[in-house]
Amino acid sequence: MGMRGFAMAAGLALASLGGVAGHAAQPASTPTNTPAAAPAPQAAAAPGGVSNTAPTTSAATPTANPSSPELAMDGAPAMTAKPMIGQPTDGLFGLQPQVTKNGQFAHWMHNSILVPTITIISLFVLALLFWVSFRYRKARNPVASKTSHNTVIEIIWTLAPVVILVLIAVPSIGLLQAQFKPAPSGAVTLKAIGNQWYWTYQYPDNGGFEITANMLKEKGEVAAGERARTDADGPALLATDNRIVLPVGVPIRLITTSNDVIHSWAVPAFWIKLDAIPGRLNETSFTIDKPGLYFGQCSELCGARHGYMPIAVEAVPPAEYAAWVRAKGGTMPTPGKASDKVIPQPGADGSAAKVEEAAETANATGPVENVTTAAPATTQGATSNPAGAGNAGL
Ligand SMILES: [Cu+2]
Repeated sequence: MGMRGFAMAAGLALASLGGVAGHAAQPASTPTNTPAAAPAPQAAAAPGGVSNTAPTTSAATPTANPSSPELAMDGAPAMTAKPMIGQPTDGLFGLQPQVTKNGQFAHWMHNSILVPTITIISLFVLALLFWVSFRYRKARNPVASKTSHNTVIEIIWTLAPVVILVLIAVPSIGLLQAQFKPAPSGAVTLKAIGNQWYWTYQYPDNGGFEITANMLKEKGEVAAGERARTDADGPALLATDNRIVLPVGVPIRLITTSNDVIHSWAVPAFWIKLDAIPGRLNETSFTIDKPGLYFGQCSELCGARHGYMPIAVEAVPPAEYAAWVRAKGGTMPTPGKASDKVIPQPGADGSAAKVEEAAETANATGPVENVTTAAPATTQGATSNPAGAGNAGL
């Protein structure tokens, strides 16, 4: 890939980052915060009998003695939303406070490089326009000048934009590369699966338990007996019935895929926006710096209820994460042993599709009578996506 390819990639990266910035400024409800201890949202009843809503799997094993006072009776941290953290805020614009290294770098690049550059160029061009309109107006120049070339100024107005673009490209390409860095060994794997219109989550390194997260509806919208959103759950349209929990300071390997159409798992405070594509695994990694409650949304137009499949993540210290995993019936990987399990790519040996294919081949061969030679074992491989050629990152 030549320089032109790099420049295009950088441009695309900037465009997608712009999308994240826009996301932060979307209208949302007033950031309400009730400091009073509220029951953990997970503890309440799951909604039932509602179309487009997945049955929740909140059947957590209750623990008699939560190991931390911050944990509610079901072992889930009783965390409430804080103003301006992990959610959009009325009347503000700009990016949400970032809690990952890439996010902090991107935030710095946006505020210290991109915005000043754009501002200076815009003001400079505006000043030139005013100057030309005033200085070279008809009243002052009854006889128009016939000047048509000036080599020096032509070189300047060609080279200056090139230099500016190259200077912006340097940090931009570094950020693009960092955003797709594979997780180191010992990372905690979170698999986010998009569905029309809710998210399911799996923790393959922690016993593979599954969490289903549906949006919480407002008080006036719920059926009798159904759980409605409270301020402790988070802002309207962003609060979920089941939150997912991730450890702070530990690398997270995020894997996204989908059961139906293309979704996108996006949490602005993490600087993460990763498409969830059916039949494909996308992967990236990040490390959360600060404990807190962070909200996001599906960010790929995925159908009628695209705007109603929010993401709510509680970031907690590793010990609390371990307690939560145990409360959900999961297990922690053996200490010192890398938990970077290789998850088979679609089409690879051991993947669900391959196992199914093998079973079908066996059935097709079937029991054969009166045949002395064994039926040829057909090893019909997926030719379009050979094992090992799957792309985990891009
Ligand atoms: Cu979606």
